[in-house]
Amino acid sequence: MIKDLRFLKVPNSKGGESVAIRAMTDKYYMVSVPSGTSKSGSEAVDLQLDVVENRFFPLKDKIIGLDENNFEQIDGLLEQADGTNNFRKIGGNLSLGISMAVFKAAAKGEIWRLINSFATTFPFPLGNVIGGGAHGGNTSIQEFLTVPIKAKTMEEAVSTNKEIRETVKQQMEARGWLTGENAEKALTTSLDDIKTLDILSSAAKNYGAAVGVDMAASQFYFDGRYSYDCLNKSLNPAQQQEFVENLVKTYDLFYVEDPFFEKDFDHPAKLTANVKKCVIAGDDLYATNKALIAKGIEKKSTNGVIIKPNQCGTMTASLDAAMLAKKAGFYLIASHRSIETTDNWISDFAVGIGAHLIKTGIIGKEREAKLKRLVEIWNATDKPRMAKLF
Ligand code: 2PG
Ligand code: MG
Repeated sequence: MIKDLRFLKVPNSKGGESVAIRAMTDKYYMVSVPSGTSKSGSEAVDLQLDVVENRFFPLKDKIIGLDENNFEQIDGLLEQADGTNNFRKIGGNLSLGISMAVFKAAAKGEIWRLINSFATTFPFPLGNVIGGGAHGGNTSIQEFLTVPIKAKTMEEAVSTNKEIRETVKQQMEARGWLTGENAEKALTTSLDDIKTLDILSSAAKNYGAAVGVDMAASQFYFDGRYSYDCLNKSLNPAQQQEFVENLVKTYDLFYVEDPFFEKDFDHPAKLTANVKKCVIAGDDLYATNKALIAKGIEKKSTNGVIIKPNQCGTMTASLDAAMLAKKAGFYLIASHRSIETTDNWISDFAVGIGAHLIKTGIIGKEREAKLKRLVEIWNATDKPRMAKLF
């Protein structure tokens, strides 16, 4: 039984504060909630902390005394209390905080086991080595990622991404191309999008790793065109499709996220049909929303989906979204947000749903906490193995 529920605030990676919720059953279970910088228009709405605090108290009275094992019923109660389709009344950050704290209490701290106690496959970590776009940096593309596809263990996968980042950092520093770090501690550079891909792909090759990108293309789509400022390029959707297809071929890209504006389900479908051995993932496109994922399945818009529980506001909705996509044969990618805390539930979530990939960044205490948890779960699992990709 839930004996107490507390609202707290914890520091986040942006120097601000994020929502934390502590549920008490046999003991205390605390979680905290991240938020995004480059958000989809279809996400659950985050509210300011003082507003969230006010919305919390009436909910607390309704939830204390309930059985944490009925977490689906409690998620239903949150949806009902909110009454909108995007948690704009009670806040998606408050809703997910309560939902996740209750789930963690039901799981007695081992979230992945409650989702699937037989889970044995582990997601490859997508390492955000160089960044730009809304996260800060010169390029239009938001994230230049590596996937250590040859790694045989979680520990090896984590250290490969770290080594690649260090190598690229040294190379760029030596040539005067390094300008700093952004919100996710990805490196920033004076290079343009193409030269950035050149340097990353040659470094990744030396480690047997593949390369991917999160284009977050909604962020540089204006009046029907994709503008790449440092490449002096402005592309219409058909030209964007051709451009991305060429990138996939030239750099043997393994992963492309959000290559088009988030309302466009048709150009991604053409791209998905034309590429081979490449995960085309929808993040802003789907916003962890079941109806949007169903539309993407029907239109064959992508072959992968990003699942971010804070985009939909409850654990039940996150699991439903993941299972719908899994049934359709989509690759599942669990993901952190750019504004993170040191909580690590996303790692449990990723293992529990059988995600193929996970985005958690490479360095910084908020990112490393999640990678450490993946290794911890690996070590607690009987016959663990890395996910099967292509
Ligand atoms: C993304 C995320 C995480 P944000 O676009 O995939 O890297 O960024 O949290 O800013 O939406
Ligand atoms: Mg994204």
